[in-house]
Amino acid sequence: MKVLVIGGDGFCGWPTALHLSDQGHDVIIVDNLSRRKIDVELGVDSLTPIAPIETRLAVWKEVSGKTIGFEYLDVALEYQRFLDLLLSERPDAIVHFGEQRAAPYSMRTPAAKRFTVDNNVSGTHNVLCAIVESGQDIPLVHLGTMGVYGYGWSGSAPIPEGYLTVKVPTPDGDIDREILHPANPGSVYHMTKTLDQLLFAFYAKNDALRITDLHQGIVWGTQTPQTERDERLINRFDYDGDYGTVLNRFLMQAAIGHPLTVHGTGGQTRAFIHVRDTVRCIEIALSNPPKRGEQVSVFNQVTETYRVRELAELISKITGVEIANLPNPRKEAAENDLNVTRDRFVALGLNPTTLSEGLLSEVRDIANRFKDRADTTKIIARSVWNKGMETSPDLVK
Ligand code: NAD
Ligand code: USQ
Repeated sequence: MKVLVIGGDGFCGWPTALHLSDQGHDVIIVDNLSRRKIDVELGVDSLTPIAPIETRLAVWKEVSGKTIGFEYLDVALEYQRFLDLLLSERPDAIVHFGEQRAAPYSMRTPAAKRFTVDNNVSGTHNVLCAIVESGQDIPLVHLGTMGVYGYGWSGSAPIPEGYLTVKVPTPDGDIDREILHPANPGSVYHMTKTLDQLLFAFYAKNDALRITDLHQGIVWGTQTPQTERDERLINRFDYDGDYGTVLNRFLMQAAIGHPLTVHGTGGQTRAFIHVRDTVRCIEIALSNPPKRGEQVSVFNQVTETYRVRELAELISKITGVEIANLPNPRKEAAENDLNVTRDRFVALGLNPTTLSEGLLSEVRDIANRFKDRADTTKIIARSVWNKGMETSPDLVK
């Protein structure tokens, strides 16, 4: 199958592009390299030394004999070029990772809020509009987030895969209706994913587009069997206060002896998935698109849930690094339960990778190997959700 991977230079997109290429698919990456440019803007860099995209692709050709194409293109700003690409390449499917994905970055400044909305919502809409204008039947797989459901809205009731059956009171008695699960975003970034959901519902209904929306949890880990094949294929590892996600951050902090940066009590429960499972889930989703005229197919792409403090305690126990309870820079529930339905991927053959000491130490080894590249002044999260919220002092001088 010929697959366009939008955002294929990023943390999830790069290993996915390699995995799909390894499976024999013809892959073309579409990326505007905005993630690399944001690193420059923030004065940070991936902990792992990621090679330029041209080098990555040349090395993949060297080690696998396979060619991955690359189109330097902004899907939010270059509609006509994207449409022309669909018309010339005629892909069998599109995977869409190409959005600004950090919640803290999206709350950082008015400019970052506006960029996140413009980039994510326009980009997604351009992709949908171009598929329709191309006149081709191209299934779309989009990376959404568990955060569209919000945390704690329905107490301990299991979060369904996208849709909720509700009772609508009418004068003739209650009727059952299936609705998109109510959206309850916790950041401007998460809000863009809830807006994406409405775009998908409309285009599935109006143009019979075949759309799969993957509500993914927090991705952890770094390497996949393909990125391990050569040092120059290494995946990115974000550890800074805006882009680093909690489990990888804790593992990196443990590697350099930095106190583990738990926000508040650490009672926040979140869903997690290892990057190796991310790439398998994308492959499964590509093989199982909805039929034309069906509603958007939603999967919860998560394998397990943990409280932030449970992760900190586990890593502290293994490594001896202390835990710091810092003022929470985010506006979020201090404690929440999270019970996620995640049957669809398992039914389609996913064998979930669960957190183990072996996998944790693999990430810690990578962090150890590259710890000299760490800028400890970039670790503390400084993007606050509201004016007047506290940030924490640097813990390592
Ligand atoms: P990332 O920032 O590492 O990668 C995103 C890629 O998209 C980057 O290479 C960036 O340059 C590109 N991009 C952004 N805007 C673009 C545009 N307008 N045109 C072309 N390319 C563009 O992010 P990631 O961690 O790989 O996440 C990928 C997707 O998965 C995102 O949509 C994110 O919301 C979702 N997701 C990520 C996680 C996670 O923990 N990393 C969890 C759940 C969902
Ligand atoms: N947290 C800490 N300490 C840290 C970092 C984070 O306590 O050093 C806490 C946060 O306050 C939050 C939780 O850990 O309660 C998760 O934060 P995160 O940065 O790991 O994840 P989040 O902001 O939710 O975003 C990440 C990805 C995003 C994706 C989302 C999936 O960046 O692209 O959509 O995970 S989910 O959380 O399931 O919505």
